[in-house]
Amino acid sequence: MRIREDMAMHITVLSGGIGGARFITGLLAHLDTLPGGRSAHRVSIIANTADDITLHGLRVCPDLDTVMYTLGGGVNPQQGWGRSDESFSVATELAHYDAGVEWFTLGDKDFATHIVRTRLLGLGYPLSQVTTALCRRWGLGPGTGVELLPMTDSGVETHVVVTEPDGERRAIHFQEWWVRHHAALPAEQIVLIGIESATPGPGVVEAIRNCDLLLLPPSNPVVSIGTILSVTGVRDAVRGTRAPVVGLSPIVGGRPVRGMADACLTAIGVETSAKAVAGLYADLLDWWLVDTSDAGLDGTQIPGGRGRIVATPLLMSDVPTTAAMAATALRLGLGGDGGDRRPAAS
Ligand code: FO1
Repeated sequence: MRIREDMAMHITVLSGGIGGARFITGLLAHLDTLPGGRSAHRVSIIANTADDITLHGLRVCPDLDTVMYTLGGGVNPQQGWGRSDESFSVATELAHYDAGVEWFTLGDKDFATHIVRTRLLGLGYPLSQVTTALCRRWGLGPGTGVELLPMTDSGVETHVVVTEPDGERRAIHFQEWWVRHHAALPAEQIVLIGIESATPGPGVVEAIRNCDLLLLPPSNPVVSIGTILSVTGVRDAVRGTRAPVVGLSPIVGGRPVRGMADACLTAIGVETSAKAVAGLYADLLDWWLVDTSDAGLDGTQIPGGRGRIVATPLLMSDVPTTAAMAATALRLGLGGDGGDRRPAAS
């Protein structure tokens, strides 16, 4: 049955932080141009939680907060993370006690989110329920058409094995590698602590299996989308979904659009190219959008997969441009262009 954009759609998005949040902003802007606007549809965002870190006894969830603040209108727009109009009195005082984590900036307003989250987690509420509670203030969740689902309620953390400047080889938290070292220390190994016992969070498998369209936005393919797909049962759910799966390349003209996905791809021995990243999702994709700077790939088959590559502008320079990307993804996924699709899941 062909789903048309004028019918109520259920769209599920696997998201990391900044790139994913920016794409979803465009997706929602596109849905607002359709009959009934975004609330006529349902958007399920499954977010990576392995970037999470405990600092000062508080649980910080960067990808959840980036999506929540961005869609809720509270994000610092230049950074793409943290709160707008921030102050840093608490961080300054912590530094005076020599208790600061100077390489990881936490603003006063941001601290409030971590204090509420940590209190609710301490009372025994799972991260999914805590996220729903926090999202209410930001206009997301039940009744709004947009839900933010942690990939798992279990504790998972990305750690990176590096050789520090002092010659010592050790595993450091992803945030220390990413923010303190700007991913400049070669990552000898990227390890997902706790992934073996992690199970999909409430609603995650259902949102993948029952949606009308599944989108892989231009998030980090290794430490964001790759991590979500590593949660037991998630990749199988994507393979088995009846929904078309459309991905958008985070690599444009051989470079990450932002962030340091190249350092992550190198760490797993994958070339930094739109084509190589498609290969990471080959078993999942019906369509892979690459930027026009990679137009040579247009119309070709995804390496090792059955999906097809389409070239379209992928620089999320502003909301209208990003909305156009989302519109293309919907048009392809919803069958607007026909073309051979992945055979029905066996
Ligand atoms: N990114 C930085 O580059 N520098 C920071 O000091 C920093 C602090 C920070 C605090 C809270 C938060 O939610 C995100 C923060 N980020 C910071 C971004 C974060 O490292 C990345 O957005 C994700 O973890 C990567 O997807």
